[in-house]
Order: sequence, then structure tokens, then C-alpha cells
Amino acid sequence: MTARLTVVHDDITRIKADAIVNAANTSLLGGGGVDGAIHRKAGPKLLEECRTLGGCRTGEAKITRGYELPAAHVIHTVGPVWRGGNAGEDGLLAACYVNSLKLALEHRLKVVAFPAISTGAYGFPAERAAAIAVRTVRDFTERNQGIDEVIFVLFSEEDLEIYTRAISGK
Ligand code: AR6
Repeated sequence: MTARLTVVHDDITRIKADAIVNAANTSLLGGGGVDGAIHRKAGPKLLEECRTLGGCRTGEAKITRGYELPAAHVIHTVGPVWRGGNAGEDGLLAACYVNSLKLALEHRLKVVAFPAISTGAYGFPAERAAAIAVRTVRDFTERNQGIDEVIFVLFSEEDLEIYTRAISGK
């Protein structure tokens, strides 16, 4: 059975998944946006665990526990900074989704929630990011069994519409 792909308009720190994905930076030591929200809700133990990880390269992913979050785990990935589109941004963004899902599979996690990685502070155009996210997640879950549901959690109405369109192919 292939995974279900769903979209919700919500704050990812409220999602009770096996893992939520954090759009982090290479330090893994917190920041603004969704990263800040996740660290605030998870509490100081998350930062303590992150300090042991030695950072994370762009496109790669690392996993921690979820602490005070409703989600059991946090998968921290680092999206590319948008530099106009010719600096390998598309491939790096796809790698964030693939490497996050690989970690989920390794830990036998069934339900994974993603924010719109790189589309905030890092400036990646939302429609292009949505197309990459949906295509990459669909390809990965068709080729690899074990994940039941991938939830795209969008913080704005506009992003919700963009992802809904990307999923329905319209
Ligand atoms: N739940 C779901 N989505 C959210 C939430 C939330 N609570 N808060 C923001 N978003 P961003 P990036 C959306 O900037 O572009 C941080 O400082 C937001 O509206 O969080 O990958 C890191 O430490 C946008 O659609 O991540 C890095 O330095 C999306 O999440 C840098 O920002 C991503 O926006 C990473 O930038």
C-alpha cells in the first residue's frame, strides 16, 4: 500500500505524528519561523539533544525525540537558501524530503508531517517548492513501503491552496 498524502492548515507543533520535520539551519541550534516554534514547544531538552548532533549539512537530516511536543520525534533537515534557482536548490530541497523519509523508515515511523521547507526565511518560491515536495514524497513512498501517511502542514491559506493544487495535479 502506498502512503496517503494529505494537507492541513495548522501549526505543525500541534500535530500528533510519529515525527514532525523541522526546517532548521546547519547549526541545529534553533532559529526563527517553524524552527523557533518547535524548540519553544518541545522545551530545553530538545536543544540539549541537538547540541550533541554536530550540526547538519544542507539537504541532510537528523532525528531527535519530540520531548514536550505531541509528536514522538523531530526530524531536523536543512533546506537550501534560494539563490535564484541555478545553485542546485531544487535538488537540495528534494534531498531534504528524501533524507527525512529515509530516517523515518529506519526508525519505523508511520506518520510524518512536513512544513513547507525553505519557503519562509530561505526564500524558495512556494509553488516550485510545493511541486518538488509532492513529487519527491510521492516517488519515495511508491518505491519504499512502510510509511502510511505524509501530512503537509501549511501555515497560511495561500500555501494550503498551493499544496492542495500540487497534490491534485491541477
Ligand atoms: N507550523 C507550520 N509551518 C510554519 C510554522 C508552524 N508553527 N511557522 C512557520 N511556518 P521558515 P525556512 C512556515 O522560515 O524558509 C529558521 O530561522 C512558514 O510560513 O520557518 O526553511 C531556521 O533556523 C513557511 O511557509 O523556514 C533557519 O535559519 C515555512 O514554515 C531558517 O529559518 C518555512 O519557513 C529556515 O528557513
